[in-house]
Amino acid sequence: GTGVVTLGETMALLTPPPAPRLRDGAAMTLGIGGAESNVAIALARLGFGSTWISRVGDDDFGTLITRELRAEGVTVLAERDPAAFTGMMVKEARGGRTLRVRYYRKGSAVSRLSVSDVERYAGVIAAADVLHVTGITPALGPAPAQSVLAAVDIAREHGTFVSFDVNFRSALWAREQAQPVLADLARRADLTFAGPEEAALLLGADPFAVHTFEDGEKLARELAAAFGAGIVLKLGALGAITLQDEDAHHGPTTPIVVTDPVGAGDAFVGGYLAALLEQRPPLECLSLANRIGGAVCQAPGDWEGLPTRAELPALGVTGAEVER
Ligand code: KDG
Repeated sequence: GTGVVTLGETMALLTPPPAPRLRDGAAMTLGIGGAESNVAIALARLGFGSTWISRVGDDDFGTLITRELRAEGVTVLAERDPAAFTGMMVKEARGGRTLRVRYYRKGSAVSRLSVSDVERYAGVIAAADVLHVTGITPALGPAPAQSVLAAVDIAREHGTFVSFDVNFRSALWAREQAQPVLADLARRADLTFAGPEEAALLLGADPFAVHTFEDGEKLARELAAAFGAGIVLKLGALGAITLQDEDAHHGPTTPIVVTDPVGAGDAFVGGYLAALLEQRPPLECLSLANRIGGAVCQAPGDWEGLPTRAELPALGVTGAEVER
């Protein structure tokens, strides 16, 4: 196959310096960010084929996004939509840590992503090893929701492995609205990535804290019973659990100092899929996922801290202080 193909929205990303309040004004840094393209960059940096299907507005932000992704070695299949703008996201940081992310994306170009955009690239999805989708895209509107399902259907029809990161965003839709849509995607996917709160949402249960691998394994087994196929439960500082063919694998993390946790989940997925493409056993998938997720937390930006293949051996051997 040709590696990983993904689809979703990438936004212009404005990052201020740590400042008390944006209302007082600040010089912002302009970059880009999007859950799916973060995964695409992760894989491209590790040397895998990586393709991103999307739309951008016919504006400078759209150009910035396509140029940046192409520079990272991602194949960009994105229409420029003359009738819409490119979405934007603003991070608010205080004391050096990201506290809040605000979206300016309603009505953006990707809210008009259509089934025909996806069907145009059916051959690309069919030829890929993995299709990766997230629960963000269906929250962007009915058309993107249908587009994700269309992509998943094409993948399943052609034996392309379907990876799904729940990525519930409460700023975009309500739990009740999201639950059936995300559960449906989990049912269709070959591998579902979720955190404990997302797991509870999928199951329609009250969130409960996961403090041990035993709790986590119980939750992962509930997910597998409800949705079948593979489950990766992400437990933050504890590590992660993969449940595959009845067997549970626990992948612990090494402690790190967190600078900016946004993008860590995408980096985790990127690392996991990279190891999966190399047909590594589940524990090695978890270990690479945890190391790359950790690397992104230690650098500012959503994806800038992603390692290249050459940088991999040096990852996670800093002996940093415990703090997370
Ligand atoms: O996972 C990181 C993402 O949250 C960020 O890059 C932007 O896609 C994004 C989103 O919708 O939150």
